[in-house]
Amino acid sequence: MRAGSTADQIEIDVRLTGADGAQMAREVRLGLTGKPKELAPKYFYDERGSQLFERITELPEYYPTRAERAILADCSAEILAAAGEPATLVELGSGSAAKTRHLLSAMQEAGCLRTYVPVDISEEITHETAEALVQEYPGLEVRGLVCDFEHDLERIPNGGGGRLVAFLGGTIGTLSPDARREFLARLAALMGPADRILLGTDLVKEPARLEAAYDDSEGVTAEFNRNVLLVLNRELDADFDPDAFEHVARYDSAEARMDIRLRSLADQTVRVDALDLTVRFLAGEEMRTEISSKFTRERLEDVYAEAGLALGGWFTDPAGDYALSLASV
Ligand code: AVJ
Repeated sequence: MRAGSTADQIEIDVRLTGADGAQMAREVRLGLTGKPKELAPKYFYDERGSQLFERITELPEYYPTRAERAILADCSAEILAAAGEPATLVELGSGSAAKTRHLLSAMQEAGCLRTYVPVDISEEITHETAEALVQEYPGLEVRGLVCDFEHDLERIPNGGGGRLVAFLGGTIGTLSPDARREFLARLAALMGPADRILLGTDLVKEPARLEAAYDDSEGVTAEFNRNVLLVLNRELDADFDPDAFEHVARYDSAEARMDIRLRSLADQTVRVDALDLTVRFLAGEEMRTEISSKFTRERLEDVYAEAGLALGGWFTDPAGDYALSLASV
């Protein structure tokens, strides 16, 4: 089939402001001058970071991706039925839409599939995904949105016929409780009575398994964590020595979350030229680079309730390691 014959099925709205560099500079300055020091996990994902994350998802210790895929493979039809057979699938952080195909296929089989709305920060991957999907699902309309969905949620199109808004991968776990509540409340404000959220969340389990999942024996997660320093070196003309920091991944049971940090192995100073900033690290000082919250069904019910949402469906893998939940306003 020629690309031209499907072009009218694809429409992609690009909302990147170009102010991203300035925002990064502001955020990193705040993070490096704060006490304790902190960096936002979104900076992990340059090309190398994305490749390292792909490798993480294949590690024997890192079960969440496999567990989520298993739930989608086994339960998509049930999820679709419980969601009221929506005409539109919105996917926040769609990427290559690898796991999404289970949902799209179930919608096609149920005869309700009309529109797919991928929402992603990468314009290139959104175009590629859109092209591939209109070939795979004849008649599918793709209304993509390229934006930082933490800011531009309000641009998600409303096609009518009910929307399923999928936020997979457990990414919600990286938000602080405040940011999470605000994000879900903003999503709730956009939802009509026929719309549903489909949220992927990792579940509370033995700390040893959690800590192994975030500190694998091959050291891929450690490389992924230290990669953020290379991103700062490149983007902000910093001179971090990644070998002068070690990877730390601890489970905080009181907060029910993994706490991921970089620990300085020595007293050292780091220069960040683009910020005209010199940062001192003490030996043993830790800088947080990510949290990854773990949930129980009860806790998630509370999280939804705080945002004006109600849990309406719960799907786990056979081992009970991971959950997909449905919620509505
Ligand atoms: C992509 C945020 C879901 O928290 O499990 C994996 C990121 N960090 N190993 C997670 C991650 C270290 C991952 N999320």
